[in-house]
Amino acid sequence: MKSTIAQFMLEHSVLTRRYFLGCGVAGIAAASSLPLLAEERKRDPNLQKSLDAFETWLTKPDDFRDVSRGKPTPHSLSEEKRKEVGLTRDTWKLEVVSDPENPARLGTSLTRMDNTALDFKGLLELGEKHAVRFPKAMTCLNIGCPLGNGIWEGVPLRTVLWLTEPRENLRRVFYHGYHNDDPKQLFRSSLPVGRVLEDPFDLPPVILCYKLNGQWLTPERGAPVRLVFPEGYGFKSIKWLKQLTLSNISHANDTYGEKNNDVDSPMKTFCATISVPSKVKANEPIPVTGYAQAGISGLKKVQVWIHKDGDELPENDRYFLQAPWQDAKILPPPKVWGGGIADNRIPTPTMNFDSDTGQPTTWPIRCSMAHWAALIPGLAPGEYTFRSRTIDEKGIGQPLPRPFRKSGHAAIEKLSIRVEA
Ligand SMILES: Nc1nc2c(c(=O)[nH]1)N[C@H]1C(S)=C(S)[C@@H](COP(=O)(O)O)O[C@H]1N2
Ligand SMILES: [Mo]
Repeated sequence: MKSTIAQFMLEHSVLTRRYFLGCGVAGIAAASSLPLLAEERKRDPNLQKSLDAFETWLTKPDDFRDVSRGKPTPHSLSEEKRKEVGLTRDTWKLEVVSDPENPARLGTSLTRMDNTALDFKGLLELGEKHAVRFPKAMTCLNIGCPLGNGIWEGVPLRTVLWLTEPRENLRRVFYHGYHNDDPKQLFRSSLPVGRVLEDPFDLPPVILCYKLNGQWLTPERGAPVRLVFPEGYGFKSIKWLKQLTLSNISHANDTYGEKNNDVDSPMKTFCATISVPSKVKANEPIPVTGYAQAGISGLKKVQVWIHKDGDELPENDRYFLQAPWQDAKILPPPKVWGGGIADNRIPTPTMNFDSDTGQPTTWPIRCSMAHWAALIPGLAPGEYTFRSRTIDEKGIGQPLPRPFRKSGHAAIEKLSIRVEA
């Protein structure tokens, strides 16, 4: 873990230093006082855990923060047991059936009993023609910071869905993973069939995923096959996938909904800080750095605002839409991608990357991460509150007022800074 965070902070500081050095004399002074590796302020323990997981831009599969239900968790089972229950590449089988309670009419279904279930070899054969790769941050709806950022590879779910020749009454696809054959442990998620069949705008397809950062999926990440839903929170990306159920049901039926979670909420655009000094000298520029998640609404800008404590705040403006925000700099793609990808080269082809140069064709990439930095002009002595927010691709400040934390983390971060004489 240590080496991972060191690696992340190293690339983060290379990127941010380059930015500050480009800011002239003030920037050069600020860069040398950058409190990056030093423990300037006690980080939120959850943020620290998440930072531990980031290795520059991509995260090594083993360094993702793990969110797994199950007693025991399926990835902790012995290799022998995993073979027995179909969780290895040579034993995996996927069933695709109609929902007995709300049937969709299918031409055929894929079942173990008829020996028509899809095996791993069959999935890879579909992959030869249909496989796609795309970057995506895995983010838990209930945790603030992403769990890791990766390049996910697999076969579009619709390619497998078509194998059943659906005819009528197919409105929703739901799916579950291995759950120790205990109905009480079932963890199910679901998608409207429209999202499976079509990809809005420039979003990738929903996939049956078997590789992460160019390597076979590991048991902890859901081996041999997990579902990956590009613009959704983690709970939609079911690990140890076992069965797809094609249904006439008209509404979400995700297990995650039972705990009052908003299961139709897409990934949010927001930012947070990594490095902010808690104390600075008067009239010295203040270097600030952080990361951002580009959610479904994209990421155009990161902005910062520093407010003197005690000064009046705009009235009736809970989300500070009227505040004098200043633009921070979204940093360019890092030179070192991290994540354990071979030869520091993004595999070809990957959506949003140029196959010849290996460089991104757009930046930041939707549903993924970026680094940012800002140099705030020096201030008079006093106590201040620092805030950061994002502007999405439509020009709307994010996070927007969201009354409900169970729709995913989207808070404007708030930190205190003391400016000393
Ligand atoms: N089968 C199964 N899939 C699952 C889960 C689970 O408990 N069981 N947890 C989900 C949740 S809540 C999240 S946030 C992500 C976490 O993915 P990761 O462990 O690969 O980081 O996996 C999802 N997929
Ligand atoms: Mo989650």
